[in-house]
This record gives sequence, structure tokens and C-alpha cells, in this order.
Amino acid sequence: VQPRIVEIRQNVLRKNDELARALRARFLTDRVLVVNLVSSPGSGKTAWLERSLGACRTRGWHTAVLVGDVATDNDARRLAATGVPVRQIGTGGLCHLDAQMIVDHLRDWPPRPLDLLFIENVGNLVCPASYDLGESLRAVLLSTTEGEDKPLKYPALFHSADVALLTKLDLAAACEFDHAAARQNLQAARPGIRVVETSARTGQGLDDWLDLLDASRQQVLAAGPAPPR
Ligand SMILES: Nc1nc2c(ncn2[C@@H]2O[C@H](COP(=O)(O)OP(=O)(O)OP(=O)(O)O)[C@@H](O)[C@H]2O)c(=O)[nH]1
Ligand SMILES: [Mg+2]
Repeated sequence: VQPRIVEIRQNVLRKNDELARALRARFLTDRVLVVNLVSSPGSGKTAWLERSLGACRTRGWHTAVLVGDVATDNDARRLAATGVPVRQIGTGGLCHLDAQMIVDHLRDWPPRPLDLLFIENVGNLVCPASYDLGESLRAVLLSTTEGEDKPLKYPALFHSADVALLTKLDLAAACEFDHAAARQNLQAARPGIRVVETSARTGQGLDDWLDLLDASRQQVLAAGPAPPR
């Protein structure tokens, strides 16, 4: 039985990779930066997005959000309150988003051209690692409340990320958060990974995050086709 399970899984991932490649090409053509936010449940993806969307608006960027959850549209409602177009993807029990879900939910949406599309993945430190969504930037969140050892215990997800956001820095002292250990463990999982310290409560790290998004946007614009004259 074991070899067949492996074989089926490889086929699913191969199909996902093909779809993701096509999505990435499309996003470059459309000159849109796509950011996939991954983390354990509750580490602050939605809270950080709520903060980020307002800051993106002040930079004049048009944004939208796709948000995946196993159940409820709680996050979509929280994010829609910012005035940005938001679409909830219900995964029907699946522990991750896949490229087909992104294709399906971008068919007749968003209502206008975008500079930046955020994708909030299902809260899970295992499954989202293997599913490329065609994003240009994968951001993994690690909160001060969940333990510095998570990058060591769930290395695949942290290894797959381009940037790490340490979240809930306002709670660091109460949790006796060990900054040096967290950074060391992140570097062990993904050597050279950029780390931004953040708090959705205080806004700490917002400027650094926006600057990082801006730099990634410039890379997308440089890689994509020339703008129409
Ligand atoms: N003190 C503090 N609380 C935070 C911060 N960010 C998020 N929270 C709280 O942490 C809890 C979970 O935050 P969410 O943003 O819902 O986390 P999430 O990663 O989107 O969770 P899932 O979508 O369920 O995976 C909420 O009660 C937030 O208010 C922060 O920077 N500081
Ligand atoms: Mg959320």
C-alpha cells in the first residue's frame, strides 16, 4: 500500500506545480505581487493583514485578499472591514490552499487591476509547505507566544519561506520570548532568511514590511512585460 500512497501524492503535487507555474506567469504578466502568508493557527496572519492593508493604501497600492479557512468566513469579514476586496476560500476540511483553488477564485475577481494580492493560507505548519500557489513571496509568521522551537519542529514550512515575520512582539516580555534563539532557529531552517519583528498591536515593523513588499514589487515589475505606453 505504501508505494501507491506516495505515487498518488506525487501526482497531486505535480499537477499543483504545473498550475502554480501558470499562475506565476500570469501574475508577472499582470504585474501583480502575490504574497502567501503561512503560519500556525492564531499567530496573527489576519491581524497583520488588517494593519498592512491600510498601510498599503497610504502608499497608493491597490490590494485584494484571498483568505483560506477550513470553516467560517470570520477572517474575510474582518479583512473586508478595511474596504479592500476580499474573498474567502472554504477548503471543505482541507488543511491548505492549493493552486486550483486560487485559479477558481480568480476567475471573475477581483473587480479591478491590482498591485498586490495577499493570500492568507489555512493556519497550519505542515500542509501549506508543499503547495506552491504561484506566489512571488512566501512569508511565514512565528509569534512570540508559540515557542522559539517551531522552526526546528516544522522545518519544511520555514524552509519554504522567503521572509519570516516575528509577530506579537508586544507580548515578548510576558512570554519570556528568547529573540536570539528564535532567530537562530529560523536561520537553521532557512539559512539567510530575512526576519522582521512586528506587532499588530503597536504597528512595530510595519515600515520595514512595506519596504520589503515594495522591493519585491519592483522585482516583479522588472521580471514582467513592459508596461503599456
Ligand atoms: N497582543 C497581540 N495580539 C495579537 C497580535 N496579532 C494578533 N493578535 C491576536 O492573536 C489572535 C489570533 O490572531 P489572528 O490574526 O486571528 O491569527 P491568524 O494567524 O489569522 O489565525 P488563523 O486564521 O486562525 O490561522 C487574535 O486574538 C489577535 O487579536 C499582536 O501583534 N499582538
Ligand atoms: Mg486568520
